[in-house]
Amino acid sequence: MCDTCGCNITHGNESLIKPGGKLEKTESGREAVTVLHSLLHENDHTAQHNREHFDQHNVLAINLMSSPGAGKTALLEATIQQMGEGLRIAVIEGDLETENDAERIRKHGVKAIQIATGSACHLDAHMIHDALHNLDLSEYDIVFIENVGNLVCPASFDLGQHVNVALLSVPEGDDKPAKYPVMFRTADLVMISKCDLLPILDDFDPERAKKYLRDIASDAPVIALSSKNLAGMNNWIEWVTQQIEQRIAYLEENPLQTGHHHHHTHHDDNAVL
Ligand SMILES: Nc1nc2c(ncn2[C@@H]2O[C@H](COP(=O)(O)OP(=O)(O)OP(=O)(O)O)[C@@H](O)[C@H]2O)c(=O)[nH]1
Ligand SMILES: [Mg+2]
Repeated sequence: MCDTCGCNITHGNESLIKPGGKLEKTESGREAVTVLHSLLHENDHTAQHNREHFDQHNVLAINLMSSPGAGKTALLEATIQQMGEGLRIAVIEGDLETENDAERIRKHGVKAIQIATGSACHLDAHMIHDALHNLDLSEYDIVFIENVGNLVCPASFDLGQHVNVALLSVPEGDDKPAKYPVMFRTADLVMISKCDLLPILDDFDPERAKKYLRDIASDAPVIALSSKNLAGMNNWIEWVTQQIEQRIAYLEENPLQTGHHHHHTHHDDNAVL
C-alpha cells in the first residue's frame, strides 16, 4: 500500500474522503481525484523528460514488471550472462527496502543503481530522474528498470521507458492476465517465467495464459522462459535486440528537437539531466 498512487482509496474507505467522512482530508471526494490526476500528470511530464534523456544517448529503456519473486532479477542476471559481452547494460533496481537486487547485478560486473522506495509500491518518474543523475548514459546501450514487485500500481506510472515487459511466473497460475488486466495490457511483451517448473506445476497451461491475454485485447508476444535452464533465452534476446534496432531506426527518422530539452542551456549532457 503506498502513499501516493491512491491504492489506499478503496470502495470500503472512500467515504472517509467525502464530506462528513471521519478522516476527511479534502473537502470533497472530487478533489481527492483531482489531486491524483495532477500527480499523474506531473509524473508523465517527468517521464517524458527521462525518455528524451534516454533518446539523446540512443539508450533503450526497458521496464520490467511482475509480482514479487516472479524472477525479474534472475532474468536480468541470465541476460547479462548471455548478452553482457556485446551490449553495454545498466540496471536500475526498485524495491521498498534493501540493496539486495543491485548487489546481485553488480556481482556480474554491471552497473546497478538501487532505489529504495520506502512505502511506495511502485517506481515513479521522479525516482528514475534522480537515479539518472548517477548514470552516464553515454556509456550504455540499454537500461533495464526492475520495478517493485507488484502487479497493480507500477502499471499506472510512466517512467520514461520505451517498452514494458511483464513476467508471469508458472507458480502464480495462468489466470493472472484476467485478474490483473491493467498490468498485462500495458505489456509490450509477456514472459512466462520459471517454465522449467511446467512439468511439476502442470495446472499451468501456457496456451490458456495466452488466451487470457488475448481476452483483454493484448496482442503482445508471449515468450516462455527459464532463467534456470535458459530455455527460451534466445527468443528473449532476439526480442531485446530487435527493440534496440527499432528504437535507433525510429530516432534516425525522427531526430530529437534538442532545443526543447528544458535543462539544455544549463548543462552539458552526460550524467546531468
Ligand atoms: N525454478 C526457477 N526458479 C526461478 C527462476 N527464476 C527465478 N527463480 C527463483 O525465484 C525466486 C525469486 O527470483 P527473483 O529473481 O529474486 O525474483 P524477483 O521478481 O526479482 O523478486 P522481487 O525483486 O523480490 O520482486 C528465487 O529463489 C529464484 O532463484 C526460474 O526460471 N526457474
Ligand atoms: Mg528482484
